[in-house]
Amino acid sequence: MNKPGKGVLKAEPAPIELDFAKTALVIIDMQRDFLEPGGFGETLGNDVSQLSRAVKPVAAVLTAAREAGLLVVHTREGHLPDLSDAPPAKVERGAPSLRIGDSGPMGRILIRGEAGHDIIAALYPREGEIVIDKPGKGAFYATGLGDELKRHGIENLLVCGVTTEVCVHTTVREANDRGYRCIVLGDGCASYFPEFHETGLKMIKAQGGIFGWVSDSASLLETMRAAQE
Ligand code: C5J
Repeated sequence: MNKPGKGVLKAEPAPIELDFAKTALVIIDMQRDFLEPGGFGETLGNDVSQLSRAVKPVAAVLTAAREAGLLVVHTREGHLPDLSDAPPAKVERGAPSLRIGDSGPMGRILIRGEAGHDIIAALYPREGEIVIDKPGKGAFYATGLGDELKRHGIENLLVCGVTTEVCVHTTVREANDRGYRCIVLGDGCASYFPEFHETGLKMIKAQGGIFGWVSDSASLLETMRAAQE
């Protein structure tokens, strides 16, 4: 696929015109720690199989973005091995079976460099793609994401990943306040709680698009194809 120019993407609450030269794909936290058994998500008592539905749509969009030369950003939630960037309020919360930093079947839970912290094989970053390591739920907090996006002249973010109501939502809220147009690809997001996923998407597009727009992977692929013809 050649680099697409501009196109109008079917979205809610209204279609949006996108200049693909100023648009980045942002894939949130598609890590083994959230999607696979034995990781952070499961230690919190979640059914991690709920997240697998997002993998295929994200893979399709990632392939198209790579072919079209769009800026691709992957994020990973996790902490330094000494936990110096992990607030006690986060580490001590709740009653998980293993806490952040404890040893599990995929290495230490939610720690950078461990197997569980890595991105799943199906969506593994390629050489040259931006990988943002973030200690928080939002991808802008305590990271270089804002500088990277500015450096590349990005104005629009196509956002997908997990989980819809936590790290996707927090990142979209942060991005919206920084002036980015955020288009969330609904089928490329997932939650351990399907009802939170649905409500999370509704919250983004409510009130005339209070945080952004909601679209889907098929509509994006169609718009990208049309925009390069
Ligand atoms: C969570 C995330 N759910 N990536 N992280 O703790 O949404």
